[in-house]
Amino acid sequence: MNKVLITGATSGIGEACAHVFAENNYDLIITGRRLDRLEKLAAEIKEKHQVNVLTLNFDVRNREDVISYLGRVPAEWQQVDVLINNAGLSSGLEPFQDCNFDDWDLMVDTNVKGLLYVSKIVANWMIANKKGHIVNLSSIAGIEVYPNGNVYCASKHAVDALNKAMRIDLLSSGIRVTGIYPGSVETEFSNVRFKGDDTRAKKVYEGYDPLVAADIAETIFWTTSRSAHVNINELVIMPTAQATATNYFRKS
Ligand code: NDP
Ligand code: 8X3
Repeated sequence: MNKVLITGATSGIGEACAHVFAENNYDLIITGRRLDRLEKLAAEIKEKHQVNVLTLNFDVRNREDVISYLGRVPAEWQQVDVLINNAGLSSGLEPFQDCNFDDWDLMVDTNVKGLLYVSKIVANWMIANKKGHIVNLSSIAGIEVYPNGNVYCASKHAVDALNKAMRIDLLSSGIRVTGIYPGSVETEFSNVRFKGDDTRAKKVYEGYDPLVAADIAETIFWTTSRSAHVNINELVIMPTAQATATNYFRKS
């Protein structure tokens, strides 16, 4: 049975990936900080798809916890075929000079350092297994920089650099590395960015059809289900009504 490890599976793209990979008979390792959601998702998926699910309730920012939780993963579960580095967030959308340090720490610690901690451990499992595919969630914000996006954009540019770096350094191990660069996807992303201001979050998706989490999950699954000699290096995926990070066609 194939196995996938998905970070940040308690909502949005990560949760949709859990469903898509389970539908395709993968056993799942799912992670996230919200234990109630993690357990609910695991129960739903086990019942619906009869696959095995391992839940790991840690914060990717906490290096000791990452080492300890992943260090205790049983040997048979370490045979992961796919790692989806999805856990990530944006906090605030303010001009550089007005941002607060806590938001910056949160984004860099989660989107960059958390991804690094998980990836190093799982890449070594994959090297030992002589197989594997790492999928890194960057963003259109990892290609472009937009007003007030400053550190979120920097963190996703870092993911872009790490995606390329992993591909180079893991080349001789035969591990595939794919970067996914979505535009606007309607998830809890904007609620988190605007710190629970649902009205402001909703406005982000008004007047056009944004992507939904399942669009990204299906695309990720597609990249991982190509023939073994094919690697999708980078894939940019946008709503039809979005041309660039800032250029939307809104009907109203
Ligand atoms: P959501 O807010 O819906 O999901 C984010 C997930 O990340 C949650 O499961 C959350 O779980 C997890 N997470 C956040 N911080 C941590 C942490 N410190 N430790 C462990 N898990 C964490 O947003 P999306 O699904 O939209 O975002 C998923 C990824 O896609 C992110 O990397 C985001 O930057 C990227 N992306 C999103 C786009 C969009 O428009 N939505 C576009 C481009 C990229 P929990 O809170 O339970 O820990
Ligand atoms: C999330 C999409 O355009 O808000 O990465 O940066 S965007």
